[in-house]
Amino acid sequence: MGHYKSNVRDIEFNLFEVLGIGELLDGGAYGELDADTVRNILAEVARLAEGPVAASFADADRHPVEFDAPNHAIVVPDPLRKTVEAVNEAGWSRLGLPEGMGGVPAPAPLVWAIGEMLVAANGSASFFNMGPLMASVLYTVGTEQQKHWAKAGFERGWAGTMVLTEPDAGSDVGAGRTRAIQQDDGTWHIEGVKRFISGGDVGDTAENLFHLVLARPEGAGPGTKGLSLFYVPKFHFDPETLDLGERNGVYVTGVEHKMGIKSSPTCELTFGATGVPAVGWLVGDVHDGIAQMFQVIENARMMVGTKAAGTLSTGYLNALAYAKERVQGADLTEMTDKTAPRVTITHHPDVRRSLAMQKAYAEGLRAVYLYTAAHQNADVAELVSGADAELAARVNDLLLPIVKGVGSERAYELLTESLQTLGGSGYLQDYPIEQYIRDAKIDTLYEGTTAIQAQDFFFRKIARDRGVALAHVSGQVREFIDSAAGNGRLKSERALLETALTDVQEMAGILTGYLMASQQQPAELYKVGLGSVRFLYAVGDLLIAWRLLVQAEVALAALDGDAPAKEQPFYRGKVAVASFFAKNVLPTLASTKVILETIDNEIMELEEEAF
Ligand code: ST9
Ligand code: FAD
Repeated sequence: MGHYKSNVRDIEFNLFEVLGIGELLDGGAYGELDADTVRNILAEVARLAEGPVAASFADADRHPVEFDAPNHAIVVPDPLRKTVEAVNEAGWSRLGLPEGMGGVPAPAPLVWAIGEMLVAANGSASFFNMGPLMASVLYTVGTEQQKHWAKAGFERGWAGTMVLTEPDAGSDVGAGRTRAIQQDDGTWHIEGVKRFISGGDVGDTAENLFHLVLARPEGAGPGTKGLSLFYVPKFHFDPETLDLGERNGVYVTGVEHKMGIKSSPTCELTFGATGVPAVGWLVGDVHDGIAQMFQVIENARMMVGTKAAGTLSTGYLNALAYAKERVQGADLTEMTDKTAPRVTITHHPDVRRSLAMQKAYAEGLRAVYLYTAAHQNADVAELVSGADAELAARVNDLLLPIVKGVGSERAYELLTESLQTLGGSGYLQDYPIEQYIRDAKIDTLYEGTTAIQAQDFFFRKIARDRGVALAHVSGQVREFIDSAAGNGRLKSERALLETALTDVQEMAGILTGYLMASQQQPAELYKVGLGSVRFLYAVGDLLIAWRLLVQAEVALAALDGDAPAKEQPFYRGKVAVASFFAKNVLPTLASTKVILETIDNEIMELEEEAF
C-alpha cells in the first residue's frame, strides 16, 4: 500500500449528493459523460493516483532531479519518469480542455477532483504535466497559427511553463525587466533572467517545451500593463508539422534546492545571453500580457488550493489509520487506575479534537473548492446557486483567493496536527506526513503569497466588484440559515452560522470604512493591509462552516431515508464534524471582528530599528 489515501466517497458525495451534478450528467449536458461513467472515472483515477502516481513520491524526494549544467538540462530519475509517463498515458488532462484542441467537455468540479487526486498523490510529478493547461490558454488567446501550435503541441505531449518571476520581481510582477525586441520578420528576441520557473526543463520526459513569458517590449510603459506575453519554445519547429529544428536561445542556468517538492524542477532561465537569440512570438498578436497571463494564473491558483486540500486529506487519513491502531494509555476516565486496559489513541479527547479539526478542514476545503468550481460552468452554477453566467464568473473570481490563500494556509497548519497524531513516529521519514508538510509549504508562497491573495480578495474581488459576488454568496448562506430543513436539528449550528455571517459582513464594512477614510488620510489604508489576511481567514472559516453544514443537512436526510447500514457512519461523521466545526471555530470570528475594529497604525509608525 502506497502513501496516498484518496477519498472518492467524499468526492462523490460532493458531486452527486450536495452539488447534484448527476442530474446534468444524466440529462446529456456533457455528452456521453453520464453519472455512472463519472463514478468509474473517479475510481480509475484513484487507482492511478494511489498506484503509479504515488509510487515515486518518496523516492523523488530522496533522489531528486539533478542539474546537468553543461547541457542546461535536468535529469529525471527513473521512478519519477515512470509516474510522469503513467499520468501522460492515462490522458485525463483532456477532460475540460477546449474541444477544438482535442479536449472533452466535462463539469469543472469533476476536472478539479481528478486534479486533487493526481496532484496530492505526487506534487513534484504534477509539474511535469503543466503543458495541457498552458496549451489551453494559448489555444484560447492565441492567433490561428498559435492555436495550431497549441493543439498539435498538446497532441505531441509538449510541456509548458508560466514565466513571470525575476530576481527583483516576485509579488511585484510589474517590476520585471526582461526585454522584448521586435525583429523585422515579426518575431521578438527575449533578453533577461527569470527565476523559480517550475518545469523550466523536464529532461527527456517531453520532446519539446514552451514557455509563456512576460517581457517588456522596448518603449512599453511601466508596471504590469507594459508587459506582453510571448511564446518561447525550447526547440524551434516547423510551423506546420511541428517537427523539431534547432535549439532556441533559452537555457536553464540553475536549479533550486528546496524544502519540499524536491523533484519539481524549479529553474533559473536565461533568455538570449549567448550567441543564440531567444526567439519569441507575441501571443495573440496583441499587447495584453498580464490579462492573458491571468488566464493561466487563475487556473494555477485553483490548482494550488486543490492540491492543498488533497494533501491535507491524505495527511488526515494517514493520521486516522495510525490512530485507530496505536495503543497508548488508559481512557481518561480511568486515568488513576494503573491496571485499566490500554486503549487506542482515538479514545483520547485531545486526539479526537485534533482528528475532528483535520477532518473538518480537509473536507471543508474540498467542499469550498468544489463549490467554487461549480461556478466555472454556467449550467452547474445555475443549478447550484442560481447565478447566471456573468454572476457565476464573478463568484468564481471572488472565491479563488479563498481556495488558494485559505486552502494553502489551513492545510499547512492542520498537517502539523496530522503529524502530531503519530507522536514521535510522525517526525520520521517512515511515514509520509513530514514530506506532506515540506511539500505543502510552497502552496502559501507561489502563485501569489497569502498577503497578495488577501489584498486581491478585498480590493479587487470585493471593493472593485462593489460587493456583488459577496452579496450573492452571503445571500446563499442566509438562505441556508433561514431554511427549515433538518427537522429542527442543526438549530444551534444555524444560530452560530448566523452570528458568524453578521460578524463577517461587519468586518467587510469595517475594512471598507478604512478604505473610504484613506481618501482623506492615506495612512488609513495601512489598516486594511494589517487586517486583510485575518479577514481572508474569517471568510474562509465562514464558508467552510456553511458548506459543512449544507453537507450535514444532506447527510441527515440520508439518515432519515434509506441509507444502507454501511453508509451510516459516513453520514453521521458528516453531521458530527459540521457541528464540531461550527461550535469550535465560528465563535472565534467575533474576536477577529473586534481586532479589525480596533486596529491602529502604531506598528506602522514604529521605526525599523525597533523591530
Ligand atoms: C507561479 C507558478 O508561482 C507556481 C506553480 C504553479 C503550479 C500550477 C499548476 C498547473 C497545473 C498542473 C496540472 C497538473 C495535473 C495533474 C498532474 C498529475 C501528477 N484576476 O491590480 P493590478 C490583472 S507563477 C484576474 O493593477 P499590479 C488584470 O488584467 C508566478 N486578473 O496589479 C489587471 O488589469 P485590470 C505567480 C487580474 O499592481 C492587471 O492584472 N506570481 C487579477 O499591476 C493589473 O492589476 C504571482 O501570482 C486577478 N485576481 O500587479 C504574482 N489581478 O485591473 C503575485 C490582477 O485593468 N502578485 N489582474 O483588470 C500579484 O498577483 C499582484 O497582485 C499583481 C500586482 C502582480 C497582480
Ligand atoms: P516577495 O515578493 O519578495 O515577498 C516576500 C514577502 O513579502 C512575502 O511574505 C510577501 O507576502 C510579502 N510582500 C511582498 N509584497 C507585498 C505587498 N505588496 N503587500 C504585502 N506583502 C507583501 N514564478 C513563476 O513565474 N513561474 C513559476 O513557475 C514559479 N514557480 C515557483 C516554484 C517555487 C518552488 C517557488 C519557490 C517559486 C515559484 N515562482 C514561480 C515564484 C513565486 O511565484 C514567487 O516566489 C512569489 O510570487 C513570491 O515572490 P518572491 O519570492 O519574490 O517574494
